[in-house]
Amino acid sequence: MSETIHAVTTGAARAAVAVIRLSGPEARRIAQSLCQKPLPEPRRAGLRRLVDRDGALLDEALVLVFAAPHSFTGEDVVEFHLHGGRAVVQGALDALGRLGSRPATPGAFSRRAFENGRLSLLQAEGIADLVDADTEAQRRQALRQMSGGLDKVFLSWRGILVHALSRLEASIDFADEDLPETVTAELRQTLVSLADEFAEAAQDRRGEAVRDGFEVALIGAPNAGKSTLFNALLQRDAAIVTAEPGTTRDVLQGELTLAGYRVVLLDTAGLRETGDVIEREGVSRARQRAEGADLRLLLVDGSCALSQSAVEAFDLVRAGDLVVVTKCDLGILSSVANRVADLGTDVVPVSAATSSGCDLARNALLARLAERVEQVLGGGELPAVTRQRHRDILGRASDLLTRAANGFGGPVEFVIEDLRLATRCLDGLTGRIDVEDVLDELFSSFCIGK
Ligand SMILES: Nc1nc2c(ncn2[C@@H]2O[C@H](COP(=O)(O)OP(=O)(O)OP(=O)(O)O)[C@@H](O)[C@H]2O)c(=O)[nH]1
Ligand SMILES: [Mg+2]
Repeated sequence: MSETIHAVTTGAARAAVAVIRLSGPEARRIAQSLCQKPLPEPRRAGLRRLVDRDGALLDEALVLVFAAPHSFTGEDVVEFHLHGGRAVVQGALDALGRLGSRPATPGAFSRRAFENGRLSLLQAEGIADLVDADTEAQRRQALRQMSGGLDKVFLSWRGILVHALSRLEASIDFADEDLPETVTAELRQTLVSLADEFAEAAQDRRGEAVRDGFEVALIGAPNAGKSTLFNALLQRDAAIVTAEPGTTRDVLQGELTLAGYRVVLLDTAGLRETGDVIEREGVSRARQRAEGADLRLLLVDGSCALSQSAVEAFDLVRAGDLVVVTKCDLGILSSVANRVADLGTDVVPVSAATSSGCDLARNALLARLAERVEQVLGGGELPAVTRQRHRDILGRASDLLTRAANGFGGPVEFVIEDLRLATRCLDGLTGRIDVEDVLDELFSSFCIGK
């Protein structure tokens, strides 16, 4: 039988009200001894004086009972809404401990909810994301996942797989009659399209970009004005700016909220060949981060002729990226303007020389960036996946289905086995089968009280 556990669910900060949650088979008995009076009926709030074992008054609290299985954890749960002072809360926690309850570990309540079938693994992840959500888009995505939106997608995929599996299994039971050609072709087609759908979802990083931030890398030759723009966009003196080329070496990171999305800006080392060991490492990191980013801003100094390194940086630009021509207060050379226009991406001129020019450039660039982020993350159907874990599993399932589809013509048992493995992959995703290591990792990342 599981232990009864308790924790403050409202965080450690001082506040007007703190909520302690108590869950487990002994929750009602323990709560009753603390209240020294019958508890309110389930789902009815009641005011109670909480009294320690020696009769000392701990607080006057609102008490709420949720009877198993109709509670968050699926067990008996009692909530105490106390005055939020630290001493009050500590006094209540100590008293609960003396009555036989144990402090909850991080994520313990959600884990019980999962184990009691109150939540799928995907929903539990959604709760964790909702608690962490800072932006509107993160909130929307987490809410959809928490309320079962992703489970629906995966269950419908699973349904198709199971149906195909049952038809193939039936064909074994009637071994002397081979599946008709048309049926085989149809099943094969189903598996091929499912494999494609999985592969596409496994490539879709939009969900993660909403959760972890949409990465925008500022790249370009040394002295292009990357760090100046980085500081201007963040409106703080985050990066060192000097007239010396090669100032920035590490990748610096700053955050913005644009169009309701979390955006992570990266300032990087100027790209060039160099004998300096430290700078070389900086350049290699800059390239790496530029390639992995969701969007690149290529900065080109408009006031001087293009250097070899400036041109080499053009290779990193992909469709949809933005080119920013800097130092416009010094004039833009037509050779630079022409060469940049050839790249075929949007070009935004900026100047950071005067504060008013800087504000204008900042606003124009932010508007353009917000538009891009919205285009990439907001367009089309909502992504089916929000974590690397989901993408990994779907990638594996897609490979299995492709192998299964190619296996028609050979022994049907092999096809069946691959389909079974693919179904198991999906079950691992939603948490329908034992995935102990995933559970440990996920729930330990929750905060205490969740
Ligand atoms: N006139 C003018 N000068 C600028 C502008 N933006 C940057 N600068 C100057 O250009 C020089 C280089 O700026 P940084 O922002 O350090 O350039 P960077 O691209 O980060 O350079 P590295 O870190 O060396 O790669 C500094 O002296 C800046 O003051 C601008 O819009 N106008
Ligand atoms: Mg710099």
